[in-house]
Amino acid sequence: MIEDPENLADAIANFNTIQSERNYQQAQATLRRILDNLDLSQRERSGLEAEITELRDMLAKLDRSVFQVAVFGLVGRGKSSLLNALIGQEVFEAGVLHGVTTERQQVVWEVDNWQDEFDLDKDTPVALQEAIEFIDTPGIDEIEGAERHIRAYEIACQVDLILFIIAGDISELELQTLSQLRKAGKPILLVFNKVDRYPDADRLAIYAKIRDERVKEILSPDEIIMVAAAPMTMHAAARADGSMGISYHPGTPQVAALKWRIVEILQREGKSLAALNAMLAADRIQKQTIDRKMDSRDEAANDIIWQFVMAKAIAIAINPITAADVIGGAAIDVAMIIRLSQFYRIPMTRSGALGILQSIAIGMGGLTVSGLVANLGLSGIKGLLAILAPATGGVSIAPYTAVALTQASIAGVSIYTIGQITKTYLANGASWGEDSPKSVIAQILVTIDKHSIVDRIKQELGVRD
Ligand SMILES: Nc1nc2c(ncn2[C@@H]2O[C@H](COP(=O)(O)OP(=O)(O)O)[C@@H](O)[C@H]2O)c(=O)[nH]1
Ligand SMILES: [Mg+2]
Repeated sequence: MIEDPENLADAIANFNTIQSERNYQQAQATLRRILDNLDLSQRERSGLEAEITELRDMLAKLDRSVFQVAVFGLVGRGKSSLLNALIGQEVFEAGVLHGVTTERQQVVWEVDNWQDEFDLDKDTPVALQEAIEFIDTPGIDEIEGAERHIRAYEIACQVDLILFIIAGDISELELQTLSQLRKAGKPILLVFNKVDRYPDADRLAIYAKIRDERVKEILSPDEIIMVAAAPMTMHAAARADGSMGISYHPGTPQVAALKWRIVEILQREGKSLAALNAMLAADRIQKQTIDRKMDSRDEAANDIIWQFVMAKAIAIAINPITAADVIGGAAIDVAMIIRLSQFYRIPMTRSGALGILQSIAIGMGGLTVSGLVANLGLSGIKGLLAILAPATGGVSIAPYTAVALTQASIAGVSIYTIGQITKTYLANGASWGEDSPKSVIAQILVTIDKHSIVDRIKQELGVRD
C-alpha cells in the first residue's frame, strides 16, 4: 500500500533507475554474446573489421559506463571552444585559423562532485556517477564531398548525444547535415553559438527564424540552445596618441544552459540511452554480418561457377568437335549443378541436377527436355574432369582456332548462365520463390554481361586480341 505521494514518486523513480540499470546490463550481455559467437570465416571477416571493432568499442564503452557527447558543425563555428567552455579548461585547440581541429579527439569531462557542480540534491540517482566524454570533430565542410556525411553519421551512430553547433542563421549544408545526423536516432541539441556577436533583437530574430522555419520539421524548440563559448567583450580604450579606440577582450563563457541540458538528458536517460545505442549498433552490425555471409557465399559460389565455365571452355577449345559433340553437352553443366548443390548444402543427385537443367531449358524457351537429355554424356563426367585438371593447371593449349574460340565462348556463356540461375535457385532454398522459373530466369538473363564473360574466358585461356 502506498499512501504517501512522495514515496510513490520515489518508488517510480527508483523503478526507472532499476529498469535502466537492467537494460544496461542486458545490452552488455547481448553485446558480449554477439562478439563471442561471431562465427565468421577469414573471408567473411575481411571487410567487416571496422564493424567488429565498433562492436568491441561499444562493449568497452558500456563496461566503462561512459556517456559520449559529440560536437558537429562547420569549421569555425566554435565547436572546440564550446567543449573547452563546458569542461572549463583549454583542452581542445581552437582558433581563428581555418580548420584548427583536423582529427576526431576525445576528452573525459572530469567532475569531482556532480552534486556540487550542478547544485543537486545529495541523493541524485547514480546515473550521474557516469563519466561524460566529449568528442571534438573537424568541420563538416573540411571533409570532401559524400565522405563528410558518412563520416559524421558513423560517429553519430556511436555516441549518446549530438551537439550541432551553428553561429547564426543555419545554412543549407548545415540543414542537410542536421537531417542526416537525425537519422542516427540520437538526441540532438542545436547549439546557437557566438550569440555575443548579435545585438539582442537580431539574436532573437535569428533564433525565432531557425526555430519556426528552418528546423521546424527536424527539432523541437527545446532542442535549440543559445550560448557564447568564447565571447569577446568590447572596451573603450585610450590610444597612445590620446584618441579613443575599441579593444576586444575575452569574456566569460555563457554555457550554463547547455551544461544543464546535457546533465538533464544524462540524468533522465543516460543509462537507457547507452543501452539502447548499443542495441541499435548491435542490430545493425548483425544485419551486416548476415549480409556479408551471404555475399561471401555468393562470391564462393561464383568461384565454383567459374571453375566449370573454364573447364567447359577449355574442353571445347582443345577439341571443339569431340568435346562439343561427345563429352561436352550437358555433362559439365550437370557436374556444376551437383557441385553447387553440395556447396549450398542441398545435395542433389544426378537426376535432381538434370531436373534443374530441364527447368532451365524450358524456362529459357529453347531446348526440349528430350533433346537436352539426348545430349548428355553422363558417363563422361569423371573422365572429362580428369582430362581437364592438367589443363586448368596452366598447361599451354594455344593456339586455338577461331572456330574453337567461338564455340568455347558460346559454351562458356551458356554454362555461366546456367550456373547463375542454379545459384539463385539454391540460395533461395531450392525454390523458384513466388515467381515462375521463367520470370526468375528472365531476371537473371538481363544481368548477364556476355562480353565481359567472353573477355575473361579469353584472358584465362591466354588469348590476346
Ligand atoms: N565572439 C565569439 N567568438 C567565438 C565564440 N566561440 C568561438 N569563437 C571564436 O571562433 C573561432 C573558431 O573557434 P573554434 O572553436 O576553433 O571553432 P571550430 O572550428 O568549430 O572548432 C575562434 O577564434 C573562437 O575564439 C563565441 O561565443 N563568441
Ligand atoms: Mg575545432
